[in-house]
Amino acid sequence: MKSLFSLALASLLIAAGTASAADAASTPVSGAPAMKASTDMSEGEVRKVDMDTKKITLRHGEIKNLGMPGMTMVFQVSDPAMLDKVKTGDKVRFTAEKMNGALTVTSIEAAK
Ligand SMILES: [Cu+2]
Repeated sequence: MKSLFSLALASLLIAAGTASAADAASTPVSGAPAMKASTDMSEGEVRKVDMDTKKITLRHGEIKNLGMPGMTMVFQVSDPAMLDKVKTGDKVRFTAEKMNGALTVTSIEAAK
């Protein structure tokens, strides 16, 4: 009897745990899934780093959050310090967003 009760209790706990996990995943209040979608990393290669104008030229693959196909283009950077982390020829992963009407790299890292 005791073990049967324990089993029933365990089943209840598992069911409760599963239900709350599903609730959390489908709760629209959490902004996490949307945030993640807008900051998907894109692949690219550095063609030019311009410290003077704080711009970087990237040959990039598709940028899903901007609906942009692959091309080579100049980006602003949200933080000039990012330009110290990469150099011409580096394969990189980056995120880009439209800020104040300008396409801006908001994060960048060397691809592994
Ligand atoms: Cu582009």
